[in-house]
Amino acid sequence: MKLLVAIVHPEDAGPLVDALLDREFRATRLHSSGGFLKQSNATVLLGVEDDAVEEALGIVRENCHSRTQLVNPMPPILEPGEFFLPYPLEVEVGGATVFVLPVERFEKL
Ligand code: 2BA
Repeated sequence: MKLLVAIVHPEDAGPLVDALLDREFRATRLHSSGGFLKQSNATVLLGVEDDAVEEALGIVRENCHSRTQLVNPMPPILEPGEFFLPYPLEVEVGGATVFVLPVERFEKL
């Protein structure tokens, strides 16, 4: 068995979980936020049999889309007389960041 940890855009998480449940996967959705952008994202946990990992990844691929987001850079420390014109930078986020971990033991108690 494997544990898939998928970090996705919050708008993709609902359709992703619905699509997984339609195909008889079990999923847990957690609210999370990105370390870099500090914006909300969603983390979906999936316990999956080894032979179903590729099918689960396919569903993640179909339902999670990359987006560009704007970030405001931190202003530098300025010397007197200097000035800084902030302009937003574009960052590409997602579709999904997925970790596939081996599960040593799975119990439902
Ligand atoms: P964030 O950390 O908020 O990162 C959002 C996007 O900002 C990233 O998209 C990437 O394009 C960019 N980015 C992140 N760190 C950067 C840096 N040090 N310099 C320049 N650009 C940077 P994704 O790579 O698609 O990641 C989306 C979200 O997935 C991340 O949100 C984070 O929550 C998670 N993630 C990605 N890689 C991870 C990793 N190795 N470990 C844990 N979480 C990860």
